[in-house]
Amino acid sequence: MNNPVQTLSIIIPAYNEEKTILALLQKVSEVHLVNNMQKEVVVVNDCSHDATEQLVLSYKAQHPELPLIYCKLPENKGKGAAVRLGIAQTSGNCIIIQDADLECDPQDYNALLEVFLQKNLKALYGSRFLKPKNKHSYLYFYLGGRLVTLVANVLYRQRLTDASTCYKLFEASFLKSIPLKCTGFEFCPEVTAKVAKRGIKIEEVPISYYPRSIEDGKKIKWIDGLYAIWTLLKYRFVK
Ligand SMILES: Nc1nc2c(ncn2[C@@H]2O[C@H](COP(=O)(O)OP(=O)(O)OP(=O)(O)O)[C@@H](O)[C@H]2O)c(=O)[nH]1
Ligand SMILES: [Mg+2]
Repeated sequence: MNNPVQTLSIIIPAYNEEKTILALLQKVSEVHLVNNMQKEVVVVNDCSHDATEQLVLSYKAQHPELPLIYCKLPENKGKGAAVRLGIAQTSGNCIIIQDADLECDPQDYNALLEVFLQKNLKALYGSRFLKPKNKHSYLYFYLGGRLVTLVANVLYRQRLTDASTCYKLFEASFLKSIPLKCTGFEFCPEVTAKVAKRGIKIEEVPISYYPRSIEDGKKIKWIDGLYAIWTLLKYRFVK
């Protein structure tokens, strides 16, 4: 591997994630990246009204060894707005999106990075469906995710198994060259549409998945699946 990538920027959009944010930051800090890559963590607090802010700031103060940029939106805007603010704060060579929960395992960063560096990719997704042992929480999320992926494949000539995955890894300069407009969960379909429109076939690697329940804090709703399909159609036919 002789790719010049040296720093992975990890963007964590967080909205009322007091239950999981500390455990997540600990897991992120424990990962040793391949190729001796450095980490840069960017937590974007989406105006949470729980203890997310205090927890992140105290973690940052207690762990100066982990480069951590903390920023906050002045009002609650949604995952997409948080990710976009996060992208603007990054200085790494590549960027991964990391939910502020424990559904995906930061140890999988390396599985993604190995393929990403070896193949010199612009975009690589972690697929929860390529690991048959993974469990899936709610049938309607499972079917909705499959449907969104099917629509993305048909409209954008992709061969994805998991378009809605949280783990999306990008070359930073490439991602920054894509103008994004999303504010909510339509980040995923918008970025997939716009990457595909640049003529890129998005590759995938298997990742682990530990779904959380709505009681545990899962916030996405079935309506977001419909909105995802509308977003895919919009960028294919309208814009
Ligand atoms: N619902 C919601 N989540 C937000 C908001 N801002 C940031 N987030 C974060 O977005 C992430 C995704 O939320 P989840 O409820 O786990 O949804 P998910 O099904 O894993 O969503 P995707 O991985 O985006 O498909 C979490 O880290 C949230 O904290 C917001 O305003 N509303
Ligand atoms: Mg999640």
